[in-house]
Order: sequence, then structure tokens, then C-alpha cells
Amino acid sequence: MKPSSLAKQPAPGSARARAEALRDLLRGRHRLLVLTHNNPDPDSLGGAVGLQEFARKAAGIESRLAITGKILRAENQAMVRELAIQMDRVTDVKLSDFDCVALVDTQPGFGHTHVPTGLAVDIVLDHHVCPDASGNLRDVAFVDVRSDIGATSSLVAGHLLEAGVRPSAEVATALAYGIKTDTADLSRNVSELDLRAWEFLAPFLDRKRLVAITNPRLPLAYFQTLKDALSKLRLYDGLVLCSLGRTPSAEMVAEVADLLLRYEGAKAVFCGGLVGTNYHVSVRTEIGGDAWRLIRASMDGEAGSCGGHGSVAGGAIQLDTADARTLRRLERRLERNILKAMGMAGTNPAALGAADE
Ligand SMILES: [Mn+2]
Repeated sequence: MKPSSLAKQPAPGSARARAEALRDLLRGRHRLLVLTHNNPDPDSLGGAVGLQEFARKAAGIESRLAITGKILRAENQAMVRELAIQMDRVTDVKLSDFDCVALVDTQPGFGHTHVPTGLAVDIVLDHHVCPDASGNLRDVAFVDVRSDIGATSSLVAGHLLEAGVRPSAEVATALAYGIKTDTADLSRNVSELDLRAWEFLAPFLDRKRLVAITNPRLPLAYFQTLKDALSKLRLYDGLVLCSLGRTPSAEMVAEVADLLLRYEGAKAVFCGGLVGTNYHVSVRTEIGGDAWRLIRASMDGEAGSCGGHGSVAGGAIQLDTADARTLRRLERRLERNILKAMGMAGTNPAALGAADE
């Protein structure tokens, strides 16, 4: 099942050449371990199972996906359930069983990524920017990091397309859901490759399961967090701030940020929440906005890390203690930095009042 165009030598650096280089590297190995960032999101899961499909069907090698953290959002849990995505905990995996390691939707050295100490990474597929970490890619044999692509899943789908692999319905649906979430239904950070990837996947998709993943039932805790979030809004002109205080997960911070960007007055949303002693921050801007610049400015002087692309950014600040006073002070510092970055220093916020006010 060799596509005839493989007979021709592809142009160096072309999409075809990249896919072939990835295939050649995998063909020389026996067993692939696929890792991603902590608390994997749909794009990282889609990219991971997509790479596993590539390894199996293009290079003929078996693989395992191993994660750290949890699958948090109800949608993400539905994705794992509906598409029967198999994964282990990194701590349960016998690392010596593998002679090839891939990192998907993240890079070595990123704050939210825990690669077991001493484990060398051979493959990195990602679309995030974080220049402080670029030195960590020096010893990686295959690096495909493209920050102009909306989703890592698109990048992986591109490799399947170039290698002539027909993905299973489960893999195609996982990749499509990854693209859907990271690009907000192909509306944000979209590149030519995201569109081509979507077209390539479309005939293989399981649309029924895609809908089941997109609209899962939600636990009561979700509505409780939402109620708290809405009571804590600080509304500036074009800017929405929301600090959730203690919250169950970083995903919830991102989820509330996504929701608040739908407010018709919002040009930018900053949402934060404390999980353990880590204060997680999610920034969303209108399409064309530079969320990463804003999150960097807001976290100026704090001990933490951040990353982002286009109108979406996220980060975490490590606190020594997580008492109410420390949290309040941090919230104040962040708010001051954000207002300065937005050119709005000294203005006052409004809150959501009761309906009859
Ligand atoms: Mn991603």
C-alpha cells in the first residue's frame, strides 16, 4: 500500500519530507511511548492517538499512551469513554520496555509537563510558543513545532495524510475533536493546515460520537463553580476579570474563561483559580488578540510559567503558602499588571448585581 508519489524524492522541509522523516525514525525503533502535558486536553489526546495510529499503520510499531494528572472536563472524559482511548499512568509504565519516546502538544521543560527524570525524548510534536524552553529541544531527533498551527491534532493529521494512512473512526474523531476544541470550531488560530486536516478527517468521522463528546451531562459541582464565578466577576470596559479562589482544577479556570469571552462586551478575559498551592491563569482575547503578551505582562514578577498561541494562553504561578491573605495579594498584583498591560490603570470595575437591582 505504497503511495506512488513516494517514489519521487520529496522537497526537503516539505510536509511529505517531514512525514517520511517521522516514519523512518519510527521504523528503526521497536516500541513507542507517547506522553503529553499534565491533565491532558482533547488536542493532546487527539494528537497522541493520531501519532499512535501513524506509528502502527505507517511504521508498523506498537505504542502506549501514558499520562500524568487527570482527565478533567466532562467533555474530555466523554472523549476517552466514547472513543475507548487506552492509556496508562506514567508511573505504572515500565520505561525500559520502550526505545522511543514522543511528547505531544507540549515540549520538554514546559511547566505543566512531567517527563520522568533521565528519560530521553526522541519526538516532539507541538504548536505552542515558549522561547525559554527552546534549548530543551537540542537533543531531540525529530522536532515538529509549528506555532502558526491551531492544533497539534492538525499537525498529526497532516502526517497521516502525507503518509497515506486511513485513520480508524475513533482516531479520526479524536483528532477532529482536538482540532475543534483548540480552534473553537475552526474559528480561532486557524491555519491552512487546520482546514486541510479537517477535510481529510471528515469522511472518517463518527459524527454521532462527536456530538456525544461535545455535549456531555455535567455534574452539580460544575454549576456550583459557575455560580461562584459569576458572583466574583470584575467587569471593566472590554475586560473581564474572574478569580475563582479555590477551585477543583485548572480546567475549570479555562472553561470559565471560555464562557466569559462570550460576554458581548469582552475583548479580553482573565480567569484565575487556586489548585493546591498553584494559582492557574487562563487568558482569552478576541480573535486577532495576543493572549500570550497579556499573560506574560500579567504574570510579571511572579514565580511561574506560561504558554499560549494567538487568542488563548494559560499559565500557573507557584505560591509558597495558599492562605486567603496571600491569595488576595496575588489577585491584586495580577489585576494591577493586567490593567497596566491593557492601558487601563486606575479604572474601576463593575460587578454583576442581582436581577432586580
Ligand atoms: Mn493544543
